Amino acid sequence: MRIGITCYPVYGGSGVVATELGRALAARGHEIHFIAYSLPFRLNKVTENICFHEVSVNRYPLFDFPPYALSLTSKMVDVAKHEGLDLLHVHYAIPHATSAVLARDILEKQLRSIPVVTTLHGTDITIVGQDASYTPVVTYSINASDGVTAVSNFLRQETYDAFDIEVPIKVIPNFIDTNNFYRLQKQHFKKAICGEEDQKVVLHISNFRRVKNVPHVVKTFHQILQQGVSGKLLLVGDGPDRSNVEQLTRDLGIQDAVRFLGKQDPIQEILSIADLFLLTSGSEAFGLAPLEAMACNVPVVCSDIGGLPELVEGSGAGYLCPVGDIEAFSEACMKILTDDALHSQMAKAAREYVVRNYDTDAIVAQYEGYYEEVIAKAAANNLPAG
Ligand code: GMT
Repeated sequence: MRIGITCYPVYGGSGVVATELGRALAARGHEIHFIAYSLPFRLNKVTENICFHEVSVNRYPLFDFPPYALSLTSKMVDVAKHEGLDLLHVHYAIPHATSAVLARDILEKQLRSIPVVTTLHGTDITIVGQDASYTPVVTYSINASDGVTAVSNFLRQETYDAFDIEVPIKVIPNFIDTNNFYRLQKQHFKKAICGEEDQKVVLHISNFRRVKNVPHVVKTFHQILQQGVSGKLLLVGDGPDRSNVEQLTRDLGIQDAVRFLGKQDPIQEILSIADLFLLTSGSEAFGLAPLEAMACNVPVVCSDIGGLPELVEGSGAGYLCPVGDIEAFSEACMKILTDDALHSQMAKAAREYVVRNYDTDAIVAQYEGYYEEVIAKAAANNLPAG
């Protein structure tokens, strides 16, 4: 198949999933065309069967707000026409689903119809999409898509609860290439962070948005230190809450035990020195970061919300705690950090669970099957009557 993929190319789970999906599909012989405003950040190697088409936005003085969604639509039309795309797959509804549906309608008038698959990732439904300024457009764009997927059962249900949706939504979870993503030997890196001391490394990775509750990560770590554990907290990523969080570490007097690494690409290397991954989000549709941690034998402690129970419950890889309950979070972390046997058991279970349930091969095959279904249905609908 010739597939156009649109995503946010900067840091963020939906961009990572879209990029890894494109890569895996290309490896299976499909031709992939990424359409975005910059090269997706994990698409950093030249790969056979993958092309990148940059969307450039005209910055005419009249435009206080350059209409990116329209430039994207025009690029989708152009690429679909000249590369002979069979399908457009967009990640994150706003504005990608809207642009794709409009592109399909333009193409239908000019040439032929091309089906649109929209994948819902999280805040496009749980936060941004529910803002009154977007709701009607998001509802329309989901209903007008030829296929819709969500990354968890939670997100599927949330979409039905929050919007007036008339189409089926298929759940296809996120995935990871377990053959290439695993714990590496990185003792020198651990020494660089912790010195010679036997310290525990607690890790958090996010975009430091309010929804991630990063101050709760710091407060939990503070309690862990107070209970006598010697350790370092590594904070990876950047975003609006970072300055507050930096100030909080100073207010609590733990700034020397906390390292802000900023935005980082070598996530696998960093995960490889972690003893525990901590995620205290107030909402999380799936939890790609804990999935990556589990693939690297890192036990997890996560909020008991959204799609996280679907990932963690039954995995034996860690604990779930009520959002905002710092006591519960620190208690769960203490159990894992102070019991070596439990830690080893959870680390092993984490990796095994991911290999069994979330490996690229199995999940990408679900996308392939779904594309075929959507293309066949669209073709049948386009047949002349009689
Ligand atoms: O909203 C974000 O924090 C980023 C967002 C994205 O689209 O980049 O992440 C969402 O999609 C990820 C990939 O499917 C999921 O793993 C995250 O759980 C989800 N984030 C939220 O729901 C907050």
